[in-house]
Amino acid sequence: MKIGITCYPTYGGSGVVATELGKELARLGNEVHFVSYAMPYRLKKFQENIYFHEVEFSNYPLFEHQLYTLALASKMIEVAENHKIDLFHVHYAIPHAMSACMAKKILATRGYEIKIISTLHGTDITLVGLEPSFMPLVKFSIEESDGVTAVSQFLKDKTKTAHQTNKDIQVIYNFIDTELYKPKNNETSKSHFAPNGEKILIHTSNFRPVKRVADTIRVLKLVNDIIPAKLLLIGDGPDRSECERLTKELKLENKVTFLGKQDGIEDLLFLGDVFFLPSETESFGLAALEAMACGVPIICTNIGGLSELNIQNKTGYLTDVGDVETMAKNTIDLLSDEGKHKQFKEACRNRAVNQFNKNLIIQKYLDYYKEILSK
Ligand code: GMT
Repeated sequence: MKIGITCYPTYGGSGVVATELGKELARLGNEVHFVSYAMPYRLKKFQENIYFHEVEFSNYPLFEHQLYTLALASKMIEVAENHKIDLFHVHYAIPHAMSACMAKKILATRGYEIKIISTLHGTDITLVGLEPSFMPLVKFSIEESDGVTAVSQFLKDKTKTAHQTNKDIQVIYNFIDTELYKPKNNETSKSHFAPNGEKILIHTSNFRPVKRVADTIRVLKLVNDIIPAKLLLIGDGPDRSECERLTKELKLENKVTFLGKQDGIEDLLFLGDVFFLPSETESFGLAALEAMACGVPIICTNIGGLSELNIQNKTGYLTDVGDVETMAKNTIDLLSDEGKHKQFKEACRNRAVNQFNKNLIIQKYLDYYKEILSK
C-alpha cells in the first residue's frame, strides 16, 4: 500500500501515534509518505520505505498570515499524484482533515481517486473543535472523510453528540511498543533522583493548562508529609514557570526536579512508583499508557477516555478533577502497601501488553485501511 500521513510534527501524542504508526507500516513493507511543515520529531533516522515531504509556504507580501491549510492541500495533491498514493491518513482534524478533503475533491477533478481516513485525537473535537467558527468545518471534514477513527469510545461519543453526526466512527485505541517501554531495574538512576530511598512520583506532559501540572506539586506536598517522596516533572510548556513558582512557595525545591523536554522517556518512566495525570480533559492519555507499559500505576482524573485505559483499583485510581486530597490519599495508600503496589504494577504491565501493544493495534489500522479501500 502507498500511504500518505499528515500530523503535527512537534511534541504531542497525536504526532507520536501518527509517526510510530507510519514507521511500523513502513517496516511491514508499505510505502509511507509523511507530509507536514517539519519532519516529525520521532522520525529520527533513515528508514526504508519512509519519505518526508515538507509543506512550503509562499512569501507573497499580500499574505500577512501563512496559508497552511491551502499549502498542505497543495502538497497532498502533488504527493498523491507523483507517488500514486492510495490513501491519506490524517491525524488531528484541524486543519489536516480539511486540507485532505480539499485535496481529495481537487484530485477527483483531475481523474485521481484517493481515500481519506481522519483520526480524531482530542482537543480537535473537545476544545478547539468546539469553537463556533470551527464547528462547521470539523463536521464537514468528518463527514467527507472516507473513514474516521477516534482514539477512545469517549471521543467517538463526544464527536457524535457535539458535532451532531451519524458518521460511522471506528474506535482504535492508541498503542505502545511494549518492548521499548517496559519495567527495568536500574538502581543507579533511582538513587540519583531519590538518594535516601524516597518514593518517586512522575509526570510528563506539554505543561499546557489542560494538564493541570500544578496539581502534581500539591499532591506531592500532601504525600511527602506522610511518605518521603520526590517528584520528577518531564516536559515543558506555558505552565512551567507557574509550577516552578509554586514549588518555591510550598518550599519543595529539594523535592521537585524539572527535567524539561526529554527524548527517550522510556529510560525515565520505569523509575516511577506512581504516574500522575491530573488533566482537565484527556481523550485517551498516551502518556499514562507509556507509564503503564513500564509497570507504573496511574493516578489520574476520571474524565474523557481515561477510564478506558486506567482501571480503578486495579491499575491505579481515578479522581475528580482538582481533588488533590483524594489523589494524595490514594497515592499514600498504594505506596504504603508493598503487596498491593506490586499487584498494581503487574496489572499495568499486563494491560499494556494484552490490550494496547503496537502489533495488536496496527493490525486494526491495516484492517480498517483495507475496508475503506475496498469501498
Ligand atoms: O488534543 C490534544 O490536545 C493534542 C493531542 C496531542 O497531539 O497530544 O492530544 C490528544 O491526543 C493524544 C494521542 O491520541 C491523546 O493521548 C491525548 O489524550 C489527547 N489530548 C487531550 O485529549 C487533551
